[in-house]
Parts: sequence; structure tokens; C-alpha cells
Amino acid sequence: MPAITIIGAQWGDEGKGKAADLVGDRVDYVVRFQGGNNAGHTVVIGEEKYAVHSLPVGVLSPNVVPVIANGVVIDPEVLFEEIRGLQARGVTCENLLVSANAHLIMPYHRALDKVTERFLGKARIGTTGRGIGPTYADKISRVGVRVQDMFDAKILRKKLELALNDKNQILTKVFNRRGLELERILDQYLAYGEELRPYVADTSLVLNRALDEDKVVYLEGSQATLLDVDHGTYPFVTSSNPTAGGAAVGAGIGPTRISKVIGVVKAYTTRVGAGPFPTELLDESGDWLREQGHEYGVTTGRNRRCGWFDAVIARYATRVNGITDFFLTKLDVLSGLERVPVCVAYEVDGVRHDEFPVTQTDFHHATPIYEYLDGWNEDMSGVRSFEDLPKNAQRYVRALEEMSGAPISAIGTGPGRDQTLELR
Ligand code: 2SA
Ligand code: GDP
Ligand code: MG
Repeated sequence: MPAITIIGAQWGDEGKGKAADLVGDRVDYVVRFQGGNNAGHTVVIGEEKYAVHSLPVGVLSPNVVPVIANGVVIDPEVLFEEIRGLQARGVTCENLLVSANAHLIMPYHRALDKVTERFLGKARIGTTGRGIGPTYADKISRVGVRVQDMFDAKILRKKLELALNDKNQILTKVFNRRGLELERILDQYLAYGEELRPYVADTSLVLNRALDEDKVVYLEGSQATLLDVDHGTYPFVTSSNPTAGGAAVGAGIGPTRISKVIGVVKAYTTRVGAGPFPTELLDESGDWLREQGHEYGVTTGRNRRCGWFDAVIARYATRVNGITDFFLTKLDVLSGLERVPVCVAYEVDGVRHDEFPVTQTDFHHATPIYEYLDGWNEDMSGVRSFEDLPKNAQRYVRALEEMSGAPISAIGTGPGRDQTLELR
């Protein structure tokens, strides 16, 4: 059986958690392949609401093996807290597998993320402050610390000496902060190593063997296409590759193993943190969407910026990810509008752009060209088939499908497990 990838098609928080949970009983492995505890994926099961940050959503399905693969960055303390929190609610996490090659978020990464953001002032990215960027920067600079380093005290000490030489200089001399103590971090991470050891595996080998045995592997993306360090709105991005190509690298499988790429897309758009956002609504319509859609960060609690659906972005996501199917979420949130604006193209300095502009400068100056579709008022939380949706909601879905370049194969009509319409 092939691998299936699920990715965010916009700026994150599209409802990937819910989409991944839905397939829980049909897949064998659910794999996080990039990002870290900057993610916040919500799953609502009956009356219970779960938010997972470091763990894949598959941890909530008893027969699934959850995997944290090589492309992820791990803050061990946060991971253990999350595991303990879930265990207290009866979720065992005992099948969890963690790659020996995943990089570790260290205390100096968190410190540097926070002070850099403060230092940048108005130019800040609006990161989650979890140390994600500095950890990936060290990975690429070849001075990162990996999970397997916690099993070798000598190596860990050497790596920490090298890192702290540099980081303490920056923290104390540039940012006027206190330096960090090597022995303390060493002891802490050696202890984490022992706690993590039972979960550590060659996850690439496990996943490849599983695929050889016709098992279903589900690759669960975090963040989203426009937060991708290569394809997103750089520099207002995260430091990994949340696009579908990143799934192969981050999980240690070949791209030919992936046969399906599901793009999760919201019926409108949100963004957390700084950066350009052409359809953003700074008036009461934006507040209305935030209230109706409960658009607040799952990790940091920040207000999400809200705007109308942007078909240029959806088409771009289809292109850079090779999306085979869309999962359209939160259609229910739009009930109550007389007309629903959809951005079909941009205007930049008097020129129409049907595709994502080549330069960020143009994207910053893009103003949306809207088409207005007729709205609907009916509550759809109890609707269980496409044909039972209000006619104008059906037309809205078909119009988005037409503009986005890939079929919509599922629709979310509420946060619950049963509030999904499958179309094909
Ligand atoms: P970072 O911390 O280095 O990854 O931040 C860089 C940018 O990436 C954005 N980012 C996110 N955007 C949406 N959702 C994310 N996860 C949380 C959630 C966010 C939260 O599910 O709600 O709770 O605030 C997420 N993670 C990173 C971030 O806003 C920066 O723009
Ligand atoms: P993720 O980061 O992509 O997993 O998304 P988040 O969990 O951060 O944010 C999505 C939010 O929308 C969560 O609170 C979900 O419970 C909720 N949600 C997901 N799908 C739907 C839907 O179809 N309708 C409504 N009303 N809420 C949804
Ligand atoms: Mg989220």
C-alpha cells in the first residue's frame, strides 16, 4: 500500500488534526515529518477535545503506530509533558516511535528564538517562541544535537561545549542575557535520553518495511504551504518544509511511495504571526469570522488574522504540493452571510495576476479581485450528505473546486468526528 500525505494548503490551522484523525481507523502508521511543538492540532472526539503539539494525531487511535520521524525537531520536556497529559486521560502512547536522527530543541534555542523576536521589534516574524528556527538553523549549520546524542555522554558534552561557546557569546554579548550552564543541560538531556530510549527506532526502516508489507502510512503535515521555508511568504515562514515534498525527506521514504496528497483548506483564510495576507479583513467582518470560527492559536492562544478564501493561494498549493484531493473545512462557519467574497486573482500596480506573484514585493502589494457568491443561512452541523447542504453552499463548494485545481473529496461541517461529508 502507498503512503498518503496530508498538508495545510494555506497558512496553517486549516483543520489538519481533524482530517488526520478521521482516517485513524483506516491507517497503520501516522507520521510527523517536520516542525515541532509549534504545531497545534485539535481533535474533538465526542465531548472530549485534544490538542496535540509534538505528537502525531494518530496517537489518539489505539491501533495506529504514531511516529515522530527524522525531519521533526523535538523538545523532550514538552514531549514528555504531552505524553503524560494524554496518559492521564487514558491515551497510552505506548506504540510511539521516535527517530534517532530527529534534532533536539535545546534551552539556548528557545532563549534565542525569544530574544531575537524581541530584538527585531516591528520586523519580527511572530514565531511561536518554541525555538524552532534556531534548532533548524543549527541542523543546517551541522552543529545540531540529535536524539541519538543523548545516548553518548561524551559526544553530548562535546556538542554542548561547541554550541555554548557560540550561543553564550550571543546571549550575553549581543542580547545582554545570562549565559547557560553546560553541566546542567548535560545532566538534563542525559536523563531525557533515558526516558526517551524505549521509543527510539530507525523510523525510516520501520516505515519502508511497513510499506513493503502493504501497510498504510499517513504522513501528517504541520504548519502549511505558505509557511514553507522554500515556497512560503519568506521570511514570514517557519523553518521547515511543510509541503508534500518535505514528507519524503522528513520521513525517510522515497517520493515514489506517496500516491495521494490531501490538501486541507479552510472555506476562508487565517494566518497567525506577521507577514503579507492579501484577503485579510481588518474590519468587523474579520472579527465576525474569528468569533464564528473560534480562530485563536492552539499553541499560543494568539488571535488568528482572518480573511476570505483566496483561490490564487489554493491553486498555488495544488501546484507546489501536487495535491490530488482537497479536504475543505469549516464550511459551517460561513452560514449567515448574504454574499461570500472569494479572491480569484490579485491586482498589483494595475496589473492582474492570476497566479502567485514572482516576487514577495508584489505579493505584499497585492490587492484581491473578488467574485461574490450567494450565501446561505442554514445551520449545517447536522447535515450528513452533500445533497442536503443548502444549495448555495453546494455552489460555493463547486466554485472553489473549479478555481483551486483539484477535486474536493471531503467537507467539514463542524469540529466533531462525525461532522464530515465524504464526496467520493
Ligand atoms: P515558528 O515558531 O518559527 O514556527 O514560527 C514561524 C511562523 O510560522 C507560524 N506558525 C504557525 N502558524 C499557524 N499555526 C501554528 N501552530 C499553532 C496553532 C500556532 C499558535 O496550531 O494554532 O498557537 O500560535 C503555527 N506554528 C508556526 C508562526 O505564526 C510564524 O508566522
Ligand atoms: P490544524 O493545526 O490544521 O490541525 O488546525 P487547528 O486544530 O489549529 O485549528 C482548526 C480548528 O478548527 C480546531 O479547533 C478544530 O476543532 C476546528 N475544526 C476543524 N474542522 C472544522 C470544521 O469543519 N468546522 C468547524 N466549525 N470547526 C472545525
Ligand atoms: Mg494548528
